Amino acid sequence: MSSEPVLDAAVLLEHPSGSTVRITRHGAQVMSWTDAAGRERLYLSRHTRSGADASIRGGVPVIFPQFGTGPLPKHGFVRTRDWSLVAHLPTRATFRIADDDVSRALWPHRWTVELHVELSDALVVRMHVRNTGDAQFAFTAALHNYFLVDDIASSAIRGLGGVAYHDKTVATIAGSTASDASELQRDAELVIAGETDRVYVGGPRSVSIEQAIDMSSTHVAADGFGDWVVWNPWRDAAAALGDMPPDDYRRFVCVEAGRVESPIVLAPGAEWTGAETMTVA
Ligand code: TA6
Repeated sequence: MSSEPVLDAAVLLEHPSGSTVRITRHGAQVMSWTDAAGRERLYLSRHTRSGADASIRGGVPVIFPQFGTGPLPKHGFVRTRDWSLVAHLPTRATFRIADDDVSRALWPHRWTVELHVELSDALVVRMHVRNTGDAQFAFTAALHNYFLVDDIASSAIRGLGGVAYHDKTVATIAGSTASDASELQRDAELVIAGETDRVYVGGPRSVSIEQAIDMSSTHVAADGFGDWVVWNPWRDAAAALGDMPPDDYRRFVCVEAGRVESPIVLAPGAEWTGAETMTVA
C-alpha cells in the first residue's frame, strides 16, 4: 500500500485557466483533475494499491473489454496494464495499448485502445477501440469516474429520474442475477444514503453531481456509451475493499459512462468511440 500513489510519475496537463490533469501510464488512468479555482474534482484513495498488477482506487479507471464480473478479470485487463504515451502536448495527451501474448491468453482477439485526454474549459476523455484482427469480437466498457464530494449526504445525482436500472446490491443479497432486479428511479435526484450499485440502462446524455465541491456541481456528458453506472460501497463494503480509508465512502460517488447492457460488436477493421466531457458549474 502507498500513501502517496503514483502521482509523481504522472503526465501533467495544464490549461491557461489554471485547471490541471494528471494521468498515469498505469491503466492510462486520470488520477487528478483540478478546476480553474484549484479545487480537486476527482477522488483518489490515499491507500490505493500501486505496482505492476494493481488497479488504482480513484480517478478515471478505463474498463475494457469486460465491465464487472465474467469470464475475464473483473473490469477487464487494461486498467492494470501500463499503456504507451504516444502524444503529449500542454493540454492533451494520448495513450495506447494493444493486444499481446498476455491479453490473448485471456481473450483471443486483436485490438488497440487509445485514450485521448484533453483539457479545455472541460476535461474530455475519449476512448477509441479498434478491431485490428480478422474476426469480430464483442466487448463492454466504461469510464469508471470517481467524483470527489465534500459530503455524500449533501450532494445529489441529477439526471437519472425516470430511467430504469438494475440494482446489483439486490442481486448480491438475494443471490439472483442483476437482470432480475429491474427498477425505475422515480425521483429526479438520487441522494446516496447506503450501499448503491446500479446500472441504468440507457438514459440521458448528461448527469450531474450537485453540490459536489464547495457547493459547485460536476457535470458529465457522455457520447457513444449509452448506459450509466452509479456506485458507492457505503461503510461495510468500503471497509472490505482494503484500499480505502474507512470513512472515505462519504467523499466520493462513482458516476460512470458505460456500455454494460448490450455489448458492442466490432467487425474486423471497425472502430468504436466512447467519450465523456466533464465540466464544473
Ligand atoms: O462500477 C461499479 C462496480 O462494478 C461495483 O460493483 C464495484 O465492484 C466497483 O465497480 C468497484 O470494483 P473494483 O473491482 O474496482 O473494486
